[in-house]
Amino acid sequence: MGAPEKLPWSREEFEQRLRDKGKRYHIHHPFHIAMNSGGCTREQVQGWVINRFYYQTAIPLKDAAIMSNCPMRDVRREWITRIIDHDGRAGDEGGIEAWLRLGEAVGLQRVDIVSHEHVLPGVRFAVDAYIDFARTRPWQEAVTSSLTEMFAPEIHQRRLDTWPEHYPWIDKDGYQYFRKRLSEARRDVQFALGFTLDHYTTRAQQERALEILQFKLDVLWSMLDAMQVNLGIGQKK
Ligand code: AHQ
Repeated sequence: MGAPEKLPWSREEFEQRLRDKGKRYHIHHPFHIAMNSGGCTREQVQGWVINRFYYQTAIPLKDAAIMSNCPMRDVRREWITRIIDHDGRAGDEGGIEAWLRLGEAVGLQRVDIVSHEHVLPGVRFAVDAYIDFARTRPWQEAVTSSLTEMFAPEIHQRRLDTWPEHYPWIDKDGYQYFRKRLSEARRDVQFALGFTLDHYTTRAQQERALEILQFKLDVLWSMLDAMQVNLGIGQKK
């Protein structure tokens, strides 16, 4: 007689357990804590922008991988907006262009950002792991992996609230990306959370959803570990 099948969590409890993972979100990483309290030098901010650009350019590839694996037209209709949010379209330059504006605003040359030649190995490995996850795992799992965005509006708002005071040398135009994500992330989560709560019905599936979210939290966390080691943090020169 095996152990009794564990009952699934209620929808509310399942959502709460997903949200409780927020305590492991990268807003709590020492690099972000230093950055959002003025502890970074100009070079460290520039290094973060250059390394994060590799993540930004990966998002449309990750989302296109999900699209290519997903046979459900109504899901693709939702998901395609994420690609356009980043790649842009006529009249709306999109998030990748906005991130390049952030790069110029912190004093970088576009050519140094787009080349990806300064991307740290640990950042590249983490981002590539995320793309590979989306390409090789069931599309439903890749949908769930985007749910770190439940916690993203807070970190974008935190930058908007703290950077102008701590880093007055940053051109304000650069902040457009963070502003844009406040609404886009909320819209993304609306779909991805509803889908996740509906899709994982047994307790084992629900626990798998938590594992998937933890994987993505680890992707974001390890990117900052690489930056912390290589860019240093906190010690203003
Ligand atoms: O700017 C970010 C973004 O466009 C996305 C897409 C989403 C996904 O599909 O995984 N995740 C994400 C995130 C963005 N910004 C990060 C930040 O700290 O600025 C947060 C990150 C996320 O929480 O997953």
